[in-house]
Amino acid sequence: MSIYFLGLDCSTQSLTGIITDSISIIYKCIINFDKELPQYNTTNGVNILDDVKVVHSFPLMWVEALELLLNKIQNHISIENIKAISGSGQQHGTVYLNDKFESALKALNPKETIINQLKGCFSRQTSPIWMDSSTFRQCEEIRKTLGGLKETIKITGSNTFERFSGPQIRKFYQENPEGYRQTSIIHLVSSFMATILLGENAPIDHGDGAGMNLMNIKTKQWDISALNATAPNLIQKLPPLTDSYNIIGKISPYFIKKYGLNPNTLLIAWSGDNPNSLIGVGLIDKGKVAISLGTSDTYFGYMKNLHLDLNGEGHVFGAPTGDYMSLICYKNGSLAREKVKKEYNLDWGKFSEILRKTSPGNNGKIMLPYFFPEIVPLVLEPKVYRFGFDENDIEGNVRAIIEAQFLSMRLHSEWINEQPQEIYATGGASANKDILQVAADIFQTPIRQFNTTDSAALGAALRSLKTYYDFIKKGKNWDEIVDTFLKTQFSSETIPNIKNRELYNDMLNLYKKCEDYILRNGEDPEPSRKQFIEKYFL
Ligand code: ADP
Ligand code: XUL
Repeated sequence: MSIYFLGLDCSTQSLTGIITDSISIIYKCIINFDKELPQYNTTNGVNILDDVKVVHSFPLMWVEALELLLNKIQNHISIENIKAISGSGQQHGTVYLNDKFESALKALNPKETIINQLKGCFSRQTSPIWMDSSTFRQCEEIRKTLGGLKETIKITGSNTFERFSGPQIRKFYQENPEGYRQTSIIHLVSSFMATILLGENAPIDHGDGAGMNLMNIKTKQWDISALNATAPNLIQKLPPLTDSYNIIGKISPYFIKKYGLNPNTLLIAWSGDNPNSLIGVGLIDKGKVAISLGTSDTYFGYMKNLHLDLNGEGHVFGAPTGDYMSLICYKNGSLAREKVKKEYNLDWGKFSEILRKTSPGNNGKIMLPYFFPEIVPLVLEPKVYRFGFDENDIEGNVRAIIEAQFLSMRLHSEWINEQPQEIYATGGASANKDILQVAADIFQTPIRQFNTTDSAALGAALRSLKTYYDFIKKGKNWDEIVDTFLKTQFSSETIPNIKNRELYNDMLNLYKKCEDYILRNGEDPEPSRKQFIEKYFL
């Protein structure tokens, strides 16, 4: 009899499930929120309000997607052979539940849908998610109470960020104190989905907990000073913290009766999508980093010993192995690329064709691509800045956005201080070889791309496999698991063109000057841009 492991990924735009046996992926399915749950009226899985800084989504939509997904799985494999389940959630998003929640969850009737039975259990109907940047004031307040930038980073592993859960919770408390008072428990997307499967409140793991500005990054406990700086009585409203590899219980009776899951199916703590991706691309050791080109673009790496970015742009989260990981995150990732694609009526094929035929360095055309508010560097009012071209130049814009994204990534990841030999790429846009070529040239590093772009779901499946084998005392180590799974995937490598090394080193300095000019009152970059054009294009 085969035994299976299920990894779920509740991301911004979809819920993905990957099922593995002990050596390979055997089934994958996806529920796309916009397409398959149109009643929630989301665009790219979210609801952007009139104020573009306010971005929410629907916890009941994620739950409904879970039921649809389990239906598909049940029709494709022997679901009772699933031994363990873990999952991944888009990070930072918060779910607010009232005092009816726990009892309603325990009493779920498999003859009805979950959403019908949980409708009255939310003290806030929608969830602010990672794309929300409406908490500038709360970030300032919390940072000040904690003793300033450096102290905040030393305590929580990151500066206060608009999308982080603590500032979001503070905003809810300030704007709706009654709603806050009626909140019995606040979950992250990851712990909320784990809770649904478990039938009782699940803990938050150290990976996702570190994205809240509430967990002490050294002790991995809730930090009382951070909690007090955020909102009153918060400790009573948070689930406990746990290691990512812990078993949190067994699947609840609802899923056994309704979908035929085995009563012994173990549930492993859920984590954030980035910590899961760390495993899903096999970053279990020093010296390697990954870029994830999903809805957000992220750059992250495994970290053995705690090393903080005291300038405040990067983050340190817990890694699923029990160590740490570094991360920087961009909001202008896939959705910004899609805006350009749509603006000029292109498909990905034509978009790629333009990347292939335009020259590295883009004849000195430089874009600062803040189509949406940006996280790194912090830009709250969206605006696209163009140097040396305008919006009518289709080819210029296509090349400029891709070069800008990776120049910015190279510039702002310098604090990680890890000169990678190879970069792993994952996420939807990593399927695009021409985008990866620009990235390889800018980083001057080979980029390896795997057949499975869903590294978060795969990482979750592998985490459940690892904990299961530890549990039955047939421990497999991470090297063995990662080797087995990543070797079975076709993976291709994009090699940097060495001829572009000097050009992109120069362009990086030029890009920095443009950023300094617009965001920090720096000197006019025009003379440097002219020199760059003379050196490479005249
Ligand atoms: P998330 O997990 O954050 O929901 P995904 O990793 O599934 O997102 O990535 C989805 C994104 O991938 C889409 O928004 C789309 O823009 C992008 N994408 C898919 N195919 C391509 C392609 N060939 N070239 C560039 N981008 C692509
Ligand atoms: C990471 C971040 C995003 C979300 C959504 O800090 O905000 O990557 O996890 O993918």
